[in-house]
Amino acid sequence: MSEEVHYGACNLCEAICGLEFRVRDGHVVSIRGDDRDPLSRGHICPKAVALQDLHEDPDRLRRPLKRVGERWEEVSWDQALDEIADRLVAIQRQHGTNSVAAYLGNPSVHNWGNLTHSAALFGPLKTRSRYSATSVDQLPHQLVAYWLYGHQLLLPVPDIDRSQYILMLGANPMASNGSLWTVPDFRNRLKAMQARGGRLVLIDPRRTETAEVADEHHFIRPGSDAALLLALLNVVLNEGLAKPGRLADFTDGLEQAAAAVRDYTPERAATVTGIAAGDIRRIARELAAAPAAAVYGRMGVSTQAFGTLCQWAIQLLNIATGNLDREGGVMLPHPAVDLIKGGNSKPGHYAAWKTRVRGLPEFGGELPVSALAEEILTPGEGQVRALVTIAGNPVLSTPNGRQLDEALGRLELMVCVDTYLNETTRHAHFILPPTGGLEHDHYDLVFHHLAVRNTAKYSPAIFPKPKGSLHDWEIFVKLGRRLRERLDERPRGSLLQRLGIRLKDEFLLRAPPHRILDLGLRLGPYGRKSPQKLSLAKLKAHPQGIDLGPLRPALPQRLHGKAKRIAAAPAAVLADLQRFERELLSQEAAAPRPGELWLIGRRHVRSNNSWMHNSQRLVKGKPRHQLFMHPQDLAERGLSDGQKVRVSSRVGSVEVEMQATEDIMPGVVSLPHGWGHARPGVKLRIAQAHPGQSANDLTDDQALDALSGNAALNGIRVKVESAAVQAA
Ligand SMILES: Nc1nc2c(c(=O)[nH]1)N[C@H]1C(S)=C(S)[C@@H](COP(=O)(O)OP(=O)(O)OC[C@H]3O[C@@H](n4cnc5c(=O)[nH]c(N)nc54)[C@H](O)[C@@H]3O)O[C@H]1N2
Ligand SMILES: Nc1nc2c(c(=O)[nH]1)N[C@H]1C(S)=C(S)[C@@H](COP(=O)(O)OP(=O)(O)OC[C@H]3O[C@@H](n4cnc5c(=O)[nH]c(N)nc54)[C@H](O)[C@@H]3O)O[C@H]1N2
Ligand code: SF4
Ligand SMILES: [Mo]
Repeated sequence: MSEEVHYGACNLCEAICGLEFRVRDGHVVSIRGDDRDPLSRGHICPKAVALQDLHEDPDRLRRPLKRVGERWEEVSWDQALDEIADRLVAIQRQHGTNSVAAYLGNPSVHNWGNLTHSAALFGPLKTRSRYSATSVDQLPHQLVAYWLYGHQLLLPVPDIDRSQYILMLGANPMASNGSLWTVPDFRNRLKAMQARGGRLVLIDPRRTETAEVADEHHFIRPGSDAALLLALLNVVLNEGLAKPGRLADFTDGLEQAAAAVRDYTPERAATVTGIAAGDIRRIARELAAAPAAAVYGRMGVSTQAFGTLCQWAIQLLNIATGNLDREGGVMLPHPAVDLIKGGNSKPGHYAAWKTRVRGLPEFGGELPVSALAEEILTPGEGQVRALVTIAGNPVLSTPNGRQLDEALGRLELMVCVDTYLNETTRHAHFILPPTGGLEHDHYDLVFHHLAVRNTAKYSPAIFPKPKGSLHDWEIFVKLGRRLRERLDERPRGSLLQRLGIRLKDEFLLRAPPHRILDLGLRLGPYGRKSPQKLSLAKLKAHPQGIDLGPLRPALPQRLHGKAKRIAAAPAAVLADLQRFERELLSQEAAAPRPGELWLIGRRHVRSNNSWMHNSQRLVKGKPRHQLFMHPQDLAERGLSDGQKVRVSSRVGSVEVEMQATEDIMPGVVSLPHGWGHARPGVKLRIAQAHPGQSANDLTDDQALDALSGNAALNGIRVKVESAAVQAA
């Protein structure tokens, strides 16, 4: 048999690397980086080849499963979907619409049918009990974008290819390959910047893989970045360094912001962060003096108690130094399918309703997932009785996972659209497995909004859809239709309808994603009215991708709303400064608590959140789930390298092997999330041989960025002691 060559993009992480697949006799024989991909230029990481492992994994589910007592039974799609629809409608009729909750996990953003067609399910479901991985991740970014620029997806990215200075906080692109920043081949882009004389300054409590390639690295006490960032902003705004340039013409509130941060001196920041005041002043001056500079902060500064303040200060630093919308500063991409201009995404809304038990605010129609367990466990009107999860594993990925684990066991109905029987889906009454990543086509609707270069690429399916299987989007359409039949309703709210195209409703929901893509391309900025004339046919004719050029200035036109102005000093952010002073800057807050350590997370290039540990080639070799701890902290506790320790927090404890390393700040320990596969009923044979412990058995559902409701996963106070002593 001859060998076929296919091109496509990897959909495992935000780098969307171009790949070349060679296929023989229906089997993948090789997966390589595609040198001709205009964005990734041949870059690849070890996870790409694991796409083959996922595809061939005997543990991957292929038929709907129904739990009958203690057993799983394979059932037909019709039976599963009919029974699910009956029960969802019955529960909503008896207990109210919001008694059915939904949780959407991270791969929803990496699988485009989930974006184009989730309305088919959520239209009829109507529930306000919606949760997602956003609130354990980037919620503060979206909230700040909404407040400052009018739209939650207006997220400027460092224009690294032309930058001269990047101040980076709480991000590790050497392992993560970038986030809210589609920057494949980060290493070589950075090298090029350094060759131009540019500098990368990194702030992270761990000397990470990115610290190794940075020009300067500072440890910081976990959770204290707001103090550093506000001090930097203070120096820039109040020591005559600000030069917003043309941004001043359409920015309101810079004086107000300057007044609000006037008391936050580098000296005060030094006492809480551990970074010397002199360094803070110098960094502020370098940032202001650089011809083109970017401040960028990610997971480490979003998932902490002042995540929104951090993200606000980052935007303000970029504005005050005139680097927003400047080549080499931070810029807004112009994607070929424009979700912002096309009106296919909502700008956002905040605190329009709140969670029942704790009163946490919604954002953009979603509630903070830290509240999910208590909404299931607390009786009363509006109690969550049923849950639909889509591409999520919240037992391992959300704080106080053990509590959620317990709560899920009490649901009247749980339905999981997922490819695996894992720590979360083991609680399901029905598991609905969609096709795998190589069995459906793909286009990155979201990540082109965050990419360092404007490009477009369509990835056809590598393998045909297996008989008797459904794509994610088809599951939504079929289940949604059954719900509507039972509720006697017409469909509403599809993406196409919002495009303003008048066609028959039923047709709209059934149109496959590629039809929607074709329309989006033709109506988009490089569509039929432009010289590029992009369409699906044109992308298919260029399977390795189309280059649409470097980032270009976009402001003020791209700001959302009629006024086209930046609101630099949102009242809610300024009001949060009181909490900041009380809980971070005060002497009591800064005082060390004897015996306690700060827990942070970490990522590894061979691991992807919770769901790729079932690939032998990714998990082989030395274990990667140990607790990192500084030798000084070991010595103080009489511990020795490699021994098993017990780590305890307010919510729980785990026993895990510890690894001594000087690459972590004294007083800080690091445990990666996504492990903890040794739970009964899980069917992940390889992962279970390397189970590890879940960091989220230690993180706290009560630890939040109170303003956004985002989980504070970093900076959790823990105790570490010898596991042997405990057991004795
Ligand atoms: N302590 C701590 N916790 C964290 C983090 C941290 O840094 N520290 N990081 C947080 C972040 S940034 C994130 S994004 C979350 C992730 O949190 P989640 O999204 O809840 O978890 P994932 O591990 O991504 O789980 C993805 C699930 O989707 C399934 N899946 C994979 N592909 C598909 C598909 O195409 N369709 C369907 N239907 N299912 C699919 C997998 O089998 C798996 O069950 O974790 C968060 N949790
Ligand atoms: N290989 C791999 N790649 C991934 C993923 C994966 O699981 N594996 N997950 C993907 C997802 S869902 C996301 S959201 C992105 C995340 O992308 P990144 O944010 O780049 O990834 P992290 O490794 O979580 O980086 C967070 C860094 O913050 C540091 N940190 C922790 N606490 C603090 C603090 O208080 N202050 C400061 N300044 N730093 C702190 C940590 O030490 C860590 O180095 O990665 C994506 N890419
Ligand atoms: S960095 Fe790795 S996982 Fe991410 S898109 Fe590229 S090949 Fe895939
Ligand atoms: Mo994430």
